[in-house]
Amino acid sequence: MKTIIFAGSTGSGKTTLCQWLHGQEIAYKKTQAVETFDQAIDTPGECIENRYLYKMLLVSSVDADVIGLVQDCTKEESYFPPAFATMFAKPVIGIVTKTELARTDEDIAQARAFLQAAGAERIFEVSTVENVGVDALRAYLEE
Ligand SMILES: Nc1nc2c(ncn2[C@@H]2O[C@H](COP(=O)(O)OP(=O)(O)OP(=O)(O)O)[C@@H](O)[C@H]2O)c(=O)[nH]1
Ligand SMILES: [Mg+2]
Repeated sequence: MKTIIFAGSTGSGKTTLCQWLHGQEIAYKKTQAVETFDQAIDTPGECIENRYLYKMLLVSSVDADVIGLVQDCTKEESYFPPAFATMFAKPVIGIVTKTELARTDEDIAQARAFLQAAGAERIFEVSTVENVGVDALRAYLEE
């Protein structure tokens, strides 16, 4: 199974994805530092919200096989700069989260566009809360 490092803004759903991947109870807790799970590395949203913390992401990504850029589809903005994926010499995928909260298909299309511009090579759409789309992500990680 691939180890994935999640990067994305505060509240985008990275920790929830880690908990789901590891069969843990979903419990909200603000991530304050980089946290290592068996198959995942969780990072605080601040790593992507402050450019000077990109280095923390880069260093932490050394232990991962793939980078997962996490974009909340209910947010109208994205912190991922264009071609952000080129910073990592590893595969980069995109994960659109909270899809059950999308008001229109346009919300999802916008989130996908942010991730595409960032350079994600594959994009998954998930709702961790409603258990939709997450199996495709798991299957990819198990490939
Ligand atoms: N409705 C809905 N809420 C979700 C989903 N995934 C996560 N959440 C909620 O979004 C909130 C933030 O989720 P986290 O996983 O803690 O976010 P994070 O990306 O780890 O945030 P930081 O640790 O602050 O960087 C929590 O209250 C979650 O329950 C989802 O698919 N649908
Ligand atoms: Mg977190």
